[in-house]
Amino acid sequence: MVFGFTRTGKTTFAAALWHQVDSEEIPTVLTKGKHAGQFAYVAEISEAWAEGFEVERTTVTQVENIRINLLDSGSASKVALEFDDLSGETFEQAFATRLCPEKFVELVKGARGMLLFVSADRHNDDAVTILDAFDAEEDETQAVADPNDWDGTKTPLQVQLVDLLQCLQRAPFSMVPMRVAVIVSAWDLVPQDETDPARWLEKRYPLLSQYLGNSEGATDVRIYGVSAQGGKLSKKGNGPGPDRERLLATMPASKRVKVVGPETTEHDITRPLMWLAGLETAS
Ligand SMILES: Nc1nc2c(ncn2[C@@H]2O[C@H](COP(=O)(O)OP(=O)(O)O)[C@@H](O)[C@H]2O)c(=O)[nH]1
Ligand SMILES: [Mg+2]
Repeated sequence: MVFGFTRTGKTTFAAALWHQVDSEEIPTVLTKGKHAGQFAYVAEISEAWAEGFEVERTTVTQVENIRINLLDSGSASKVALEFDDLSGETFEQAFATRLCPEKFVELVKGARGMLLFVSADRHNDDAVTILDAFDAEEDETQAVADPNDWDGTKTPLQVQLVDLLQCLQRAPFSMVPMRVAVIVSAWDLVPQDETDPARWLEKRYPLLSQYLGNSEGATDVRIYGVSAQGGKLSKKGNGPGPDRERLLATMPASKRVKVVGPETTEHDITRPLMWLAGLETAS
């Protein structure tokens, strides 16, 4: 199952994954499996991806299921990557309202591994620290806040994530303990001297990082840095994005993808999924 807040690169990952396994431009450890029924949405986003545009963002009213079936030809094992491409708002609201769609409960119950997305392009947890809170407390001139005036959206992102992950272990979800592959998306945006996604997560999401290391819900954790888009693009109709020309010159398109982390090769986006499914053979 895929888990992550809005704008953490989930849809772009799906688009790049579909392009790689559908086009077979480069060898991938997992290949395209059998697809029946609806996959027009995935085909559409992957086409936009190939043309060098940002994928269209899911709107609140539109719920698209994404299911990508993959095959490990060595063991003939099947892997399905599945998510409700719910607008991330649904998750963000769930933190405050404690409500989520019933379909999501089913998705969690059926899951055997989690692909957890955070983005290197989000900085919303950087602004306020506990030290700022102490300073504000000492500043007597500040009006005392009404404790009922709570705004969930101002909660640090990693606190929300850890809370939601904890919820998954209780009824009605009862998630089985599983492997978690953290995808740090937009990895092209981290400074050149950052080379280790695990260290990046420790520094930027220390609470999440510690939680994953100690949670009974996670049997094993790996951290990957993935640049699924390869750079900055813009939506179709909004003119070419800053990196479009460079990315279109990268041929074949599958090579725009960069993946770093344990047991990865340069471009193969299916590598983290192989590990998640328990199909990686010791090397
Ligand atoms: N620079 C860069 N931006 C990315 C990458 N992947 C996604 N993004 C951007 O991150 C934003 C959110 O991506 P999206 O896939 O729609 O996230 P979702 O809401 O989790 O499905 C978009 O503006 C994308 O262009 C990447 O590999 N590199
Ligand atoms: Mg999306």
